Amino acid sequence: MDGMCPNIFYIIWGLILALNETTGMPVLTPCSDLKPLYLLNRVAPDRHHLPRGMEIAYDDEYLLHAYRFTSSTQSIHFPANEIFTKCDFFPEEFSILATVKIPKTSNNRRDECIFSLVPTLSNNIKLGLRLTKDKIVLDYSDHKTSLDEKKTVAYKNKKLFDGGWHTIIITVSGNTVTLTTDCQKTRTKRIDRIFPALLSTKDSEFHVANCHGAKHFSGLIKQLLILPGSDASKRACPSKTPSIPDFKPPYDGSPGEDNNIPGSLTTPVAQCTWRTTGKLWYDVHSKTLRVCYSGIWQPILQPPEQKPKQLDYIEWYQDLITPAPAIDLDVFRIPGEGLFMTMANYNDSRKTNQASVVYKWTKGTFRMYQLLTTHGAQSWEHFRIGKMFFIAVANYGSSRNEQTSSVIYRWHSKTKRFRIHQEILTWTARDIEHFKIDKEHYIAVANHAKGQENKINSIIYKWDKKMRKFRSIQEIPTVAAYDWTHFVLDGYHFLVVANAFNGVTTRIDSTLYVWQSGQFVQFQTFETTGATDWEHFRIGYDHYLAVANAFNYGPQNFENRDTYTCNSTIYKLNRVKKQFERYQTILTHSAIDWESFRIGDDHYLALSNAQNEPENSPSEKTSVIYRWRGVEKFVEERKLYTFPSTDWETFRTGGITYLVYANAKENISQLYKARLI
Ligand SMILES: *[C@@H]1O[C@H](CO)[C@@H](O)[C@H](O)[C@H]1NC(C)=O
Ligand SMILES: *[C@@H]1O[C@H](CO)[C@@H](O)[C@H](O)[C@H]1NC(C)=O
Ligand SMILES: *[C@@H]1O[C@H](CO)[C@@H](O)[C@H](O)[C@H]1NC(C)=O
Ligand SMILES: [Ca+2]
Ligand SMILES: [Ca+2]
Repeated sequence: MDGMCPNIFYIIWGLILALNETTGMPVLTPCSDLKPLYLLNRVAPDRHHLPRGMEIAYDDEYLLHAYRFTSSTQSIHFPANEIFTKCDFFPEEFSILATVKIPKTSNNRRDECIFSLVPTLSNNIKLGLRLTKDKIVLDYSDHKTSLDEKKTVAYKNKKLFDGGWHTIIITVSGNTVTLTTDCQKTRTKRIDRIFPALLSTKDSEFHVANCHGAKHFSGLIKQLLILPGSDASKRACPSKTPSIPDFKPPYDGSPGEDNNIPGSLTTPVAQCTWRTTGKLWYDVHSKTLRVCYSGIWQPILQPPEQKPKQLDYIEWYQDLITPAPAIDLDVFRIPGEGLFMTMANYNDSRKTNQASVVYKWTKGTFRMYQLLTTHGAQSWEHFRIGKMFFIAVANYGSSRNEQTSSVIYRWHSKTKRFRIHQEILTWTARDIEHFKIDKEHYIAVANHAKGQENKINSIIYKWDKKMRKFRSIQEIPTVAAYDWTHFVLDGYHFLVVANAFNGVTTRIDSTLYVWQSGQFVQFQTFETTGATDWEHFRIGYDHYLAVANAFNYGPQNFENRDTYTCNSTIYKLNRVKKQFERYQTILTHSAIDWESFRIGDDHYLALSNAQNEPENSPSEKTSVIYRWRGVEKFVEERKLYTFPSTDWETFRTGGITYLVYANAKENISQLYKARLI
């Protein structure tokens, strides 16, 4: 190290030598573990649960699946520190590889974004790729660039805008940028950049198909990745002196699956000729994407992990000792801050205000981070409005005879704490559900009861951008409501309520509403038995709704036998009839929550059995995980000998899937880890 100027940050490829803030001594921060960053896999790890604004499209002309984007692309992003875990700097040399289909346009003012890296709290693009009518534009900044000074380099290239598929590779190295199109044409330009061009990724986010200012990308994206190093075109493109192809004609007549996206047609191999250079095709046998080049189907880069993982077993990971029993959990990420979990804590034998816990994921475990005073907390919901991050709690209060406030807290990035933003008067609130329709934000509050009256109104609130508050816009009559669940189906917004008890019986109707001209109108009803939770999920293109039925009380069970034992029902959408129809019923014991999740290609439903002791068989202490097995439907696969549970949540961090549940009877909730094979 001797002889190097200690005052500058000095970069060696793969290593960053920076100064330790406290000692002033140089420290080595290895960045060499940076792997190719598959941006599409990052924003959409699960193709059955795509983020809002992202859809799968089938291109019949080229026989392949790709992603398409709608105007609500704001949620298609992830924090840069998820991939830049060891250092906060973008590689000095890097390449961007995108396989895209750009629609033709006559609009001279087209300005569409393919991706961008932007700081969480500002709109200044650090790095981005845009398209105008006939140019491809790279926006960038470096550490010497003042923040508003975005630099750009643009390439005019008519061929890219002919409406077909093209592979674009941009390589940044030193003071040059090279654009390679379809592995054929290469153009290099000089850029204005100071060496070393440290581009900080701290507190930044990657956005796909959107940047601030520009419109979302209106074409299709098949592949989008960033690679450290400047040799992407060498890695992705075949050699200029083709040798004998190492690759047999791939199509053997068996039905193909294109990029594992279901619903694919059989993929006949298109002819690869000089004329079709640049065409893409997915080889199901070797699971590689191939590009037609020089009359040969050549493989191009693919995600390293293609084989889907399967669940092997679930193991204990962490006990969460809580100040009071826990009814509900909500796990979320605050951009640039990390992973958090809020817990609705409530001991109903103590009538005073009680604290609910906010946990932060720290060094591989949940640590208590902040306590928030709640009043019979029932459930938490997190959401983001623009750059503001919120969590909202549904407070039951101390009695059915009194109104209580449910509270919306906002994250303050200076103090790194949640503070009260708005209080909403509610009656024994059980649930708050946030959703977004056409760029407007809403919350639905489930009001449970008012004194002896179970039939009361639950309320829909809309975010007032000027006042920065929610205001009530619609009241919907509900019957001891427990839960609201929002989902989107073919672009329509739905809201389903779990109605639990009308004072005589728990066997009553729960109602599904659809959004029409600014309000929710009834769409369908379901007979439920003490319903407490709805879960919406998709398997392929099919939509399902599962209801948790918790309590069988009323004339239908006049002997009051096994009141906790109910059939909980899973419904499936019949697209022809435009109705959800009964798909399967599952015998449950005070079911409070369904949680759907996926591991690899498998679909699971976790069920919390809050009593999980059917009367007369006290040994049964289980939560159950069901796995979907096609025509066999959901099959019970795992019994978890847990404490009684009222809520299950799953989340992934560091490539690992965790399951966490809330225990509403004791002061211990638990976190489990899924082991895969
Ligand atoms: C659940 O459904 C099954 C089959 O439909 C029925 O035989 C059983 O009686 C039901 N159990 C309860 C508790 O409703
Ligand atoms: C709930 O509060 C009561 C009264 O203070 C106490 O006796 C009980 O142990 C508490 N329960 C739990 C699980 O903390
Ligand atoms: C949790 O409950 C157990 C048993 O009821 C008790 O021994 C323990 O002190 C409680 N812990 C806390 C932190 O309240
Ligand atoms: Ca809900
Ligand atoms: Ca849940």
